[in-house]
Amino acid sequence: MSKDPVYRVFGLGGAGGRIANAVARATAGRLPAYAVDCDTAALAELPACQPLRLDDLPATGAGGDAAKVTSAARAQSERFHRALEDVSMAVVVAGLGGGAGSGLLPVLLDVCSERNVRTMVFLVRPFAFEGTDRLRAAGSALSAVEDRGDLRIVVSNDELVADLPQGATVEEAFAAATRTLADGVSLFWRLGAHPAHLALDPGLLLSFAVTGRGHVDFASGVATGPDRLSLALGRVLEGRGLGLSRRAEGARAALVGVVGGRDLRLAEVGDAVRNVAAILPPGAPVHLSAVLEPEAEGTLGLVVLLFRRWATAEREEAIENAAAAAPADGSPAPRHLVDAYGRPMSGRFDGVAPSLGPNGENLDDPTYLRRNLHIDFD
Ligand SMILES: Nc1nc2c(ncn2[C@@H]2O[C@H](COP(=O)(O)OP(=O)(O)OP(=O)(O)O)[C@@H](O)[C@H]2O)c(=O)[nH]1
Ligand SMILES: [Mg+2]
Repeated sequence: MSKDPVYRVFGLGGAGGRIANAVARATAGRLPAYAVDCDTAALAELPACQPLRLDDLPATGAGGDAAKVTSAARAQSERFHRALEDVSMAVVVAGLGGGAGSGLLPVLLDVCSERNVRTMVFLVRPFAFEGTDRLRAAGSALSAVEDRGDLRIVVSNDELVADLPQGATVEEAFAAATRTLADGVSLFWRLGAHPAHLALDPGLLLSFAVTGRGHVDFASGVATGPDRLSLALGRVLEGRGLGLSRRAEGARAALVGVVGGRDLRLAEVGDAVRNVAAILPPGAPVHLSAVLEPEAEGTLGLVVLLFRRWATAEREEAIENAAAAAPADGSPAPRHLVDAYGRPMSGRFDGVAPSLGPNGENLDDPTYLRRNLHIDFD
């Protein structure tokens, strides 16, 4: 019997909190979210989030002082430890360039790393109109977390609203940017929310976090109607803001996620994979995840991640290390030394026995990994 991995969203600072709140709402609370801030008024406006208020900082907000937030947060890191109990993957969201979000980021990511909690980190750069000081502060905040976190996705607010009509107000622009990112995160989560033949099994997602650790490009789109696949593909690959075909140089692998209803056609899934493969350097693997939701009938949601690093050797090394630690009498290495994907385990799952099949295979592994299936779309 294996324990299901637990996901939690952590929205840091004003922007992070608003995006986390939108994710919690879009997933009807099934992907629970914390909002972390010292700003009590900002936290009060996020009813879908569980607030995690920091002490020893002004209750009116950190006023852009990221360094002060970092040292105050380090002194109260016990709170993050508590919030991360039982969590196996944290989805962290923050707007860069202010005080709270930028200052909290390195502290939360360090605690996650200490606890062996995998992280998927969405960072938002300021709009160009916010001025050079903001952009510079955002740049420093980004450098501070360059080596932290597992999967790091950095987008700018300008990219998130590139499709907004001219003449939109500032308020509309912030709201649209929040919605675009929250929709992308929710769509991605839906890939693993239901058991399905090609679901993004949580263990598989954890394995992507090891193999593809580092900077990742991300785009998503939802469309309806007879041309829904071309519309979604157009947005994800050629969209003015986040279009991935301009970023595909040097990509090492891709994950294509398709969320549809029972009317989702095999040809649509095949075309999605083929079109993403076409923008990648030759030979780069494309992994597919596809799920059906009865309520998604008529729509097609597409999420694509491009990985810049693809360290399969690291996974193999983890398996070897586990084998080296195996008992001398030849009995198999204790299960807790390595997880289903070769990730060394910290003890979080100690004592949890794998579900074994009739031939001794580990049933916690997804079928296509167990059977070493290869889906060739060419
Ligand atoms: N998409 C989106 N971006 C936002 C929103 N609010 C702020 N931002 C962006 O995030 C950056 C950081 O702003 P906040 O998140 O408000 O700052 P903070 O982390 O709370 O830090 P303080 O300035 O100390 O309050 C801004 O420069 C904006 O670019 C929002 O509601 N949506
Ligand atoms: Mg704030």
